Order: sequence, then structure tokens, then C-alpha cells
Amino acid sequence: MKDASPTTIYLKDYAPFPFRVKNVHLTFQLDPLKTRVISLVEFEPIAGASQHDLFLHGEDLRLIWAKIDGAAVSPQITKGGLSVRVPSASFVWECEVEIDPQNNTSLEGLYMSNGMYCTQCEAEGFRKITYYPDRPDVMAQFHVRIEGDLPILLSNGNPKAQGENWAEWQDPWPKPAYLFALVAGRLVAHRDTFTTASGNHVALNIWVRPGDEHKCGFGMEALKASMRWDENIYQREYDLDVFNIVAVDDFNMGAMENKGLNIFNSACVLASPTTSTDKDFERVEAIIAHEYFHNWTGNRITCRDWFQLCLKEGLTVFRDAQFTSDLRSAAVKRIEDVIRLRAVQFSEDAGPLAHPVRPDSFIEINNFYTATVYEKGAELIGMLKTLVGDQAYYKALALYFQRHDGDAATIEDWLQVFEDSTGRDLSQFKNWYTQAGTPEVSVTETYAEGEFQLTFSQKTPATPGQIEKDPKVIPIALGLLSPCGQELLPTQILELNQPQQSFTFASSERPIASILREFSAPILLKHTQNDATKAFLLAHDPDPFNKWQAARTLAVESLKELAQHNQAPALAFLDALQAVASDDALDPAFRALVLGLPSQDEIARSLYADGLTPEPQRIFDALETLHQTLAQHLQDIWPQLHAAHQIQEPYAPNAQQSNARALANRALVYLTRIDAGEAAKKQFDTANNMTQQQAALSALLSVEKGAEQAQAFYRQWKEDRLVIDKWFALQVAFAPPEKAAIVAKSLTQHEDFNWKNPNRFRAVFGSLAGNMAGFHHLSGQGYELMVQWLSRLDQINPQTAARMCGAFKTWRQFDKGRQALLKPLLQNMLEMDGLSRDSREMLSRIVHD
Ligand code: B3K
Ligand code: ZN
Repeated sequence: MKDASPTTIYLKDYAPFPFRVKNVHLTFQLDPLKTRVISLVEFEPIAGASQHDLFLHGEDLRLIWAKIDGAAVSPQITKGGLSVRVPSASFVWECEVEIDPQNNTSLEGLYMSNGMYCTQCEAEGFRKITYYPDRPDVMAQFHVRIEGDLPILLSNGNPKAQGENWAEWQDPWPKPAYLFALVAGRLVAHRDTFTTASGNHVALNIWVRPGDEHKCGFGMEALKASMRWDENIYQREYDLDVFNIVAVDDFNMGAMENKGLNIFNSACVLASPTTSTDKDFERVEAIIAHEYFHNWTGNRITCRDWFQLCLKEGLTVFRDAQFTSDLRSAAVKRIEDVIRLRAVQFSEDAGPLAHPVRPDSFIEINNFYTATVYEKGAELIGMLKTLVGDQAYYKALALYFQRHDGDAATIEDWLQVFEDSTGRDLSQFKNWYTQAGTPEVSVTETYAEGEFQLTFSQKTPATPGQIEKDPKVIPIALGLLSPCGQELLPTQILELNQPQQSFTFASSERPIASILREFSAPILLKHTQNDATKAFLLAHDPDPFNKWQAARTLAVESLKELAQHNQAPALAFLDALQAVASDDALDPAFRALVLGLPSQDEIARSLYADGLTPEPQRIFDALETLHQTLAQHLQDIWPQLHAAHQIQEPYAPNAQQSNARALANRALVYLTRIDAGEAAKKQFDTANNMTQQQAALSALLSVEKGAEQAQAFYRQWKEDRLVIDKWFALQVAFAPPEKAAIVAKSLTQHEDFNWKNPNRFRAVFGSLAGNMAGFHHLSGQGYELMVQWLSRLDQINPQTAARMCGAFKTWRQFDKGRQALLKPLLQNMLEMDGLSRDSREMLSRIVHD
């Protein structure tokens, strides 16, 4: 059993493992209820460490026997593992354990999904497979033998030998146990090959359940593109004879970068035009790239301990974002990433779950696979690149790969590489890794006698456990425009490193400042500009990010006015949007972003930041009013945009086609509000791809006209589990506030609601949490339903349950009435018998911050 008492682990307590592990031999005798795992591990004491006891992690294991150097031993089974006395010289540890994959519902360790065996070991799942030093700084070569009555038996590395009902694999690259993987099942492969830059041939396979073969082609192309891209941009080549990807239906997250054997949630690898949207395709491409890029940033160079998680995740997210920007539209990718960063990471940083990019303590590490570690972690890489410049960045990366290949490294190692290769002192930059919270940067402007002055002041708010913050190094990309829209000063980088700093520019006329271009730092910029200036930037800023940002600020301000004072949107704002809508010179996907409105959540966050209490229903109503107003004000434009961006050629998920569809479907959202849903109904009936079909259904559901189409959608797709996930999700996501919990509840009674499948569970409850006005509706039903189901899920799958507890993290932003509804529910859950330490940690942080 997992230890339920909360033991906090601290970074400062890190101590190296006193043994080296050279080789690990594992034999699996597969059986659904009684799998036997026989292990042989060669230990060698580290010079100078005189250790007589060996502690090995282990959870939910039945020890059959154990030997040291061939002689039977009786280890002491302790909390979370075993202890045994060992010789002072090198020795061989052997043991046999029994595990029960069929009843392993945590989806961690070795478990079963639809008759297939698979594993998930990151972060600490290997200890559910056998006794082992389950920590990332113990790297060893794995030799694996699998015996089982199934045709496909896979593990890491290269295939070594196989026969009837058995296979042997050997991974030549030392790796930590979290990168171990095993898959066994009745699977079919979509095959291809890749020749590396140095001429090595690699067999590529995507393994899926029979019937899914036709959904693998796109993923395979994405894999090959990723392999080539990493060679071209980072000079990283693949290093094994095979690269296997397996699709699994029951998976706690998106995918896992196990060495040579990536395991994917089927939703993140399978794709076809009729069942996947453009966004799904883009996501598959990005996740395949992400996991592939981990081969170097994560696997060849791994993390010394889990506090260093951002070392591999931040860098790999940054690399996959670069890849997507290169393949698609860089501007659109940046804007979408910032929308997500603000939605997920800024809100994390602003609430009870705030933690540094490199946390210094945790109870359950799985709770720290967060937007802060991943997305803010990636922003830190981006800032480093901006500060040192492109050339110095790639030079530093080359040194990183050379110096640390085969290492389990730290953030100190990472920064040292940059210091050594650039000569720059990064001690202040390190604050970004160690201090939580989103820095708030205020700017004031003055202009006199031909001098334009910008004064910046920075402040990072207190976060749980960290009251005082030091000033950060903040790269601010700045451009200046003349009043007639000419660029007076092309983008340059200002470096803030003081609490307050001024910069002066000579200019014969007062310029218009475009600050934080490309969103050059993950900060909250407070720059008071009037609506006319924002509209000017929307029209003239050559930086696409700031052009979009101008529209977004106008929209947020306008929605706040609507929500607070019923103040109608300014005509100038509507006209500015009209100008963008009609500007055919702009990328359609960019126009779609400018014409899209902020989420309820973003408006709530902004009101809260102003010291106000957001009222979800009013925010929902404000958004609906603005949608209606825009629908009317631009009524001639929507049908034109919708018609002009229909694609005549056969569907392809490429950037050009999907950008056009993004704009057509944005127009459809407004059009549906003025044509009684006629265009959307027609699009739904005639759609030959999921992008068009889902967009039509969503548009109709959002104005409560989609009931018939939702039924038709179900009938059409009831055999396709991934599409049925969408069906569950869309109905909850677009339900009006007073109905969201009722719809979610009735869907939990649907025959296809399989609450043990994380994708299906998230389809309903992730969507409920995302429907702000519905989830926070004053009936309290949203809260009750969520707590009830998370309590249930926690008993079988703590990891996913704990993650979804994040839905409550904003609860203190809302009024006392809502808080009074929710707090006792959360407290009851916290007091529940057997609550996992995963959920306990999350809820305690949320309730007691
Ligand atoms: N490294 C995995 C995530 C593991 C999550 C464990 N709770 C996937 C990724 O980031 O690529
Ligand atoms: Zn990752």
C-alpha cells in the first residue's frame, strides 16, 4: 500500500545513492492476476560510501524470494520498500515478486488496458513492478525477457532474440527506472523506416489495436519530421535500431517518453480526417515531437532528482514549440501558447497551488507535473535564448549535450553551461527557477523635449511559503511606432534587473510604445494605454503578438465593463475588429484569434486582479452579449468570411487549410447568432471532416440549438471511443450555466460512461470544470457532483483524481456564498477514509493555503 501519511520530501535533503548499478536483468512471466517478475541487479558501492544496508523501493509487491550473491536472504519489508544488509564489496541482488496487473487501476506500474499489458513508470511507478532504487539518478543498462501468450512483446532498446511466447530486449543506453517500459498484446503495426544523418537505419512502428491502423499515418509523418528536425536544428540523432510507439486507451496523461518505446494515450497519437479536428492533428504532431525530443532532453540527459523536473520538461516543451512554429505559423503558435500559459499557469501562480519552476519540497511528485514546471519552465528557456541571443543559445546547447550526455543533471548544471559558454552571470536569472509567482511589471511613459522615457517597476507577489521576492532579470522586447504607424525603433531587448528602471529614447515626436513583443517574458504587464492607442496598435503594430494583445486587452476591458456596469462595448472597438476581419492580407488563423473572445476564466482573473469579486453568471452573460453585439455589428462580414474560407480540395490537416477553417469556423460562431443556426446546421449535415462537424455542433450547442445534431453525432460515432469522448465533452462544455451540472450528471448515467477510463472521466468532469459559470453555479450542484465523483475516482486512480482537484484552485476568488457551498464539501473529502496522499496534498494546499 502507498503510504497515506504525508511525508514531505525536500530538495535540501538530497543525498546521492551510495551504489552504482551496472546491469539489470528482468524476466516477466505475464499473467493478468499473478505476473511474476524476476530481477537480477548488479550493485557496486560508490568509493568512499560505506553502506551496509540497502534500501529498495517497492509498493504493492508480494516478495517470493530474495538472494544476495546467490544466497537466500530475508529482507525487512518497510514502509514503501525493503531493507537488507549487504556486503561491503560489489554484490548481486536477485528477487522474485508477484504483481496483479489486472487489478492495478492506478494505471501506474504494470497494468492492463483492453487485454493489453502496459506500463507507466514516471515518476515513481517502477517500484510497483519490482524492488529497485526507483530514483532518476540511478542509471543502468536493462536486459529484459518477456514470457507471455501474446503475439507482440515489447520493451526498451533493441530486440535481441525472440521465440514462441517470449522475446528479449536489450537497451544499450543506461537509464533510470522511470524510463522502463513493457507492452504485450494483440497489436498491429503501422511501419516505416528512417535513415539518420549518419546513415543508420531505424525501424519505426506505431502499434495499435486491430481496427485503428488507418489512424496512424499522420503520427508516423510527424515522427519522421521530428527526427529530421532534431538533426537539423540541434544536431541530435536517434540512437537505437527501432523506435516503437504504442497507443493505449487507458492512460493518465498524454504520453510517455520511455526509451525507444514511447507509450501514448490513444487520443494523442491516433488521427484521421473524419474523426479528428485540425486541433487534434496539431496536438498529435506536437506530442509525438515532444516525446521524441525527450530522447535527448530527458533520456540521454536526465534529472538528478524530481525537483529538477523542469530541466527535461521545460526544455522539451520549448523544443516542441519551436518545432510547431517552424512547421506551422510561429505567430499563431505563440499567441495560442500565451493564451494557455495565462489560463493555466498564471492562475496556478496566483493561487494556493503556486510553486517555483523548481519546487523545493513535495509530498507526491505526480502533483508537480504542472503548467508551472512545463509551460513556465519553457518560458525560462525562451528568456535565456532571448537574453544570450540565438547563436549563443545553440552553442550552449551543444555544450550541454556534450558535457552532460549520460548524466542525471540539475538546474545548476544547466545554468553553468550557459555561464561557461557565454561568460554571463546567471545568478539573478536563477530566481526564475526558485521563486514562484508571476512578476507584475508596471510601465509609465513621459515625453518632453525630444526624449521619450519608459519607467518600469517590477514586483512579484507573495506565494504560499514565499513572502519576499527578489527582482528578476526580465527581457522586454520593445518597439516604437510613429503616430502615423511607421516603425521608429525596430524590436530591441531591454533588460530589467532592478525593482525600478528607466530607459530613454530620442524621438522628434511622441512615439507609441509596443512593449513585451512576442511576449518576451512570462509577466503581467500593467501599461495604461487608452482605447485609441490600443486600437492604433491593433491596426499598425508589426509584431503579431502585440497586435493580437491590443485586441485582447480591448476585449477584456469591454467585457469587464459589461459584466460590472452593463456598459455597451465601444464602437471604436467593434470597428477595429471589423477592420481586422476584413483584412485579407492577414493570416486567417491570426484573424480567427483576434476575433475570438477571452474565456470566462480570463475575465474572472482580470476582475480579481483588480480587487473585484467575479460573478460567473454576469461574466457568462457579458460574453454572450458581446458575441451578439459583434454578430450584429459585423453581420455582413460573417457569411462572407464563412463562405470565402471553405476548402474545396480534399481535407488535409496542414497549416494552410486548417488556418482557413479556423477563420471560417470563428465566423460560424457569430453567424449562428444571426441566422437561427441555418449555416451551422447545413455545415453539420454536409461536413466530411471532424473539424467542420465539431465546429458546427459546438456553435449550435452554444446557442441551445444542437440537441438534434448531438443525437445524430452519437448515432454516427457510437463505435469510435475517441469521438464519443468529444460527444461527452461538448455537451458539458457548451451547456448553459444552469444546466451544466445536470447535463454532466445525466451523462454519468449514460451506458457509455466508463468512469475508470481517464479520457472519458475527463471528457465529462474536465469539461464541467472548464464551464466556469456552470461549475460555479449558485445551485452548488456542480461542486457536489465534482466532489462526489473525484472522491470515487480517488479510490481507484489517485493520480488522475488529484490532478482534477485543481478544478477547485480558484475557489477563493469567488463570493462568500459560493465559498460556503464548497468549503464543507472539500473538507469532507479531505476527511474521507483512505483518501490518497495525492489528493490529500492537493486539497490541503487548496483549502488551507
Ligand atoms: N514525462 C511524461 C509525464 C509523466 C507524468 C507522470 N505523472 C510525459 C511528458 O512530459 O512527456
Ligand atoms: Zn515531457
